[in-house]
Amino acid sequence: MTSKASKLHAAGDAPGRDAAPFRLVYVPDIDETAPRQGEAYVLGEVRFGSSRTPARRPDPDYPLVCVPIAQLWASPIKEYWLSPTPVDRRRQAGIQISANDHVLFGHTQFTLPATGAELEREIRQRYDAILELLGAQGYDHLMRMWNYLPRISDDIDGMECYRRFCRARYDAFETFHEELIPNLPATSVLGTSGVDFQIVFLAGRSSPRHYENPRQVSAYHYPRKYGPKSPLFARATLVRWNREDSLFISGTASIVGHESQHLGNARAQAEEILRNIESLVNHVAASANLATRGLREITHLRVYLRDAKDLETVRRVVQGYLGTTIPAIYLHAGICRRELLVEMEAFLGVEKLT
Ligand code: 3EB
Repeated sequence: MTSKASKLHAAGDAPGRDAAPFRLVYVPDIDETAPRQGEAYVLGEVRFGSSRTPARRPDPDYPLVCVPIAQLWASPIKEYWLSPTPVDRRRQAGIQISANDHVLFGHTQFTLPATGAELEREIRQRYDAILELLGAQGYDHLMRMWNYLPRISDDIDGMECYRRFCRARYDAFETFHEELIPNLPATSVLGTSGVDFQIVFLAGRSSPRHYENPRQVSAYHYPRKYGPKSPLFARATLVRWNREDSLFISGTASIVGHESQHLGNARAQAEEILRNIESLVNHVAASANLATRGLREITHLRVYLRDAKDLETVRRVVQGYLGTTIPAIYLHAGICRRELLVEMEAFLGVEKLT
């Protein structure tokens, strides 16, 4: 046992409930050394732009996710989920996992099958495997999920890929959980230019709290016109540690109620999204008595654009609301509804006032 670990135990704290047991950092893509400095261990690394795993990898168990979604901004960034304590890495049931005592980072992928029925069967199987693995390992609580879909808006055998995804996910969650809604985590679903379906997730041993947005109909209550089975996700997930709160904001679009707003207008969509996120953060802050001052507290932002030409317009809106120094990754991605041009997701690491 390291001296640091003994100190934690000696202090009588629940280990790791002090500061968060993970930290998200954005690192310039050219920097190969940053996360290996100091005392951090890598739970997971996410790179955007190519599905190709680098040929030279230090360790085959290294949890590297390569997402074929291009970055639009001049200085590409990669994302690290870091652990203050050593991580246990393993591959199990087709899922690559990486965990410390409190949180588990996981990744699984498969090549898009030829038919719609096979696609749904495969998604269902992967979700079943994830839920089963988390239960068996004691990381029972999903905190955040990302789903990367090839051909997200294409019809596959007469039904949109995203709608098939929603149906398969619904069936998996419904079978696994007696009560659905309290178990749905913050989530994003984006379209890629690749051929692999990828699922990335973070789960924890302790129970998070999930929130809905007062400006939006809960996705699990969307009317039938959006697909045969509802999308199952929460608008936000809050995980509380002793000195810090972690707030995950789901992929958020220009949707008020359940209707898409500002068709064809990327600037107005971006503004609507930031109003949505602001309302959500304020709602969580009021419900959970958080020490956050709202939008300006966002520490990490991902901005997804359907059309690369909207970059400057949307970037100006983002900087107007969040300031010019906001750490943001701009990505060229497919978005669930065909009429939506922009989507954003956020992470807030909020230090508690003492
Ligand atoms: C929306 O609000 C936009 O199906 O898991 C955003 C985040 C969206 C997550 C999901 C869908 C999902 O309906 C789309």
